[in-house]
Amino acid sequence: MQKMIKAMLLLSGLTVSQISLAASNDSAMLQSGDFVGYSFWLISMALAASTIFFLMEALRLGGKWATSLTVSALVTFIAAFHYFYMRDVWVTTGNTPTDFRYIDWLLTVPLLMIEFYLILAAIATVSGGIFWRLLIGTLVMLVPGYMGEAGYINATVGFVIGMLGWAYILYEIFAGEASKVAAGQAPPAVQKAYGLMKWTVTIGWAIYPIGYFLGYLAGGTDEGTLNIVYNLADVLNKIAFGLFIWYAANEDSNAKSHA
Ligand SMILES: *C/C=C(C)/C=C/C=C(C)/C=C/C1=C(C)CCCC1(C)C
Repeated sequence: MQKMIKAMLLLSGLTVSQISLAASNDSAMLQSGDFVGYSFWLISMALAASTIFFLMEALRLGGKWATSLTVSALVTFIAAFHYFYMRDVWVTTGNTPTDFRYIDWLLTVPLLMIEFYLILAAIATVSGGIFWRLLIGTLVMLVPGYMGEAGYINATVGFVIGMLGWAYILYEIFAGEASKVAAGQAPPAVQKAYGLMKWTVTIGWAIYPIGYFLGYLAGGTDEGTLNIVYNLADVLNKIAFGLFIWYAANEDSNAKSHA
């Protein structure tokens, strides 16, 4: 595990230097006053920095928390990469990079779901069913959403099926097996993190279907505003979400070392 984390750190260091090289070549494309472009820029940098932070902390805390923190780093790493591409799409064409967003979601959302399983697995014995149910919920939410948004199926049908997938995820984390393990066996810091993560999936995630609804079902919305809102949502749903896990890892490790 230690070796793997170190290799990832090296890789993300290389990526950041690559990205900054690319950035110095095309920085002319970012027009002054393009606030949507700025938000793409800020978020991609924040995601890259978070990746380094989560990896360093995975090394420092190690043990059973290393996996959760490494997964947090994977989420921000994958998203940082996509954000650099999305920023380019936006500044060069002024279009919304929908395909990139969905490819990013297809990878990062299942990883975020796995975190519920991992933080519980760090403190209790949990069944793999939690993992699979959350994974299936994710696919039911995202695949029809994409198909509706890209025009392969009716936009309303895609939306409705996607909402059912999300509802299923919420059921699992609020009332299903995962919630019972969290309430019954988790130490206070893990319970707090679980609660924050659960509400992030409720409130933070609501932003994406609202955007879909306004954009495709309610007759269109301003693309610039929509992108800024999505970009800010990702700060909460990817970076803050990782920090909640980091909080639990840190508190739990401190409690153990003082005991
Ligand atoms: C880091 C990215 C995240 C957390 C993305 C989350 C995306 C969603 C919660 C999308 C949800 C959707 C529905 C609930 C209905 C159908 C349309 C979607 C795919 C936008």
